[in-house]
Amino acid sequence: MADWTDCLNFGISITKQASEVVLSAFQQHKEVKLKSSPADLVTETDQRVERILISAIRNQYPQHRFIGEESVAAGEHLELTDSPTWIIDPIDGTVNFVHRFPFVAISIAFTVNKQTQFGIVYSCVEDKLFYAQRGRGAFLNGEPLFASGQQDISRCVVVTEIGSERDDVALSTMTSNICRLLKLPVHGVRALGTAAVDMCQVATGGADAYYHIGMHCWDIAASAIIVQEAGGVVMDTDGSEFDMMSRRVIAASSASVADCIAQVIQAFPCRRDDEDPCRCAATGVNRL
Ligand code: LIP
Repeated sequence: MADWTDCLNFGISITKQASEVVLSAFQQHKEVKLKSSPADLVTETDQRVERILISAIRNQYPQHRFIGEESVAAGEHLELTDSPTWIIDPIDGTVNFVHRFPFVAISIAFTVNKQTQFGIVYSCVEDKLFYAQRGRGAFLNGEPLFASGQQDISRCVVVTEIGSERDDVALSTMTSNICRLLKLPVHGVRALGTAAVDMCQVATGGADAYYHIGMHCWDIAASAIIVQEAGGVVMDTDGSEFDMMSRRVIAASSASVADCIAQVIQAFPCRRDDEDPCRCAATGVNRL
C-alpha cells in the first residue's frame, strides 16, 4: 500500500509558507470581487495563495492534478479522477478575511483513486494546524484529536453555516433547520464562517456535530478525513455515504447524533460540484 507521508509533510510545509501571505494581508485593505452571490467574495490574496500552492506542488509532483476553488471559479473544469489530486481552498472564510474576523484557514485534501489519503486545515490567525492521514489518526499542532463520542442530541453543540446562498428557498430552509435543532433542544448552534474550521471542532470534541448544505468540495474534503480519523462520523445529509461532490454533509461525534440530525434537517437543491453547468441549466436546478 502506497505511503503518502512525504506528500503530507510537503503539504504541511507549503501550507505554513503560504499562510504568511494570508497573515501579512489580513490587516491590510482588500480589493473584493463577487462570485456567485453578494456574500461569495474573492480577493487577490485568495488567488495568489492558490497560485503559490499549485506552483509549489506542480514543481514537486509534476504528474499530480488539482481542484482549486479559484481555478474552478476562473473556469477550470472540475473533475475528480483516480490520479493523485490536491483539493485546495486557499482561504476558507474569505468573508472573515475581508472583515478581519479571525477564523480563516488554508484547506488542502489529497486523494488517490478518489479516496482521501490526508487532509490539512491550518487556521492561520489561531495558529492551529489540524491534519490527518488515512489510518493514522488526527492531530492538532501535533497532539492527537478525539471526537466527543456524544450520543445524545440534546447534549450537543452543533455547528453549521448559512453560507453564501441568499435566495428565499435556501434561506428559509437553512433558518428553519436551525430553529428545529434549537427546539429539540440542542445545547447550542454555532457558526465560525469557515466550513473547514467549523468541521474541525467536531474532531477536537469542542463541538458534537456540523452540517452544511451548499458548500463545495474544497471547503470540507480535508476536514472530513480529520473528523473520521478522530473517531467521528461523516455522511450525507440524506443519511447516505459521504460524497464530497454532493455539497451536503453531516459530521458528528457518533452515528446516533448524525442520524438524528439527518432526520431533523432538510436540504435544498444544489448542483453537484462535478455536474456539468450546461446540463443543470437544462434541468432548471442551477444553484451555483
Ligand atoms: C466559505 C465556507 C463557509 C460558508 C461560506 C463560504 P470560502 O468558503 O467555508 O462555511 O459559509 O459561504 O462558502 O468561500 O470562504 O472559501
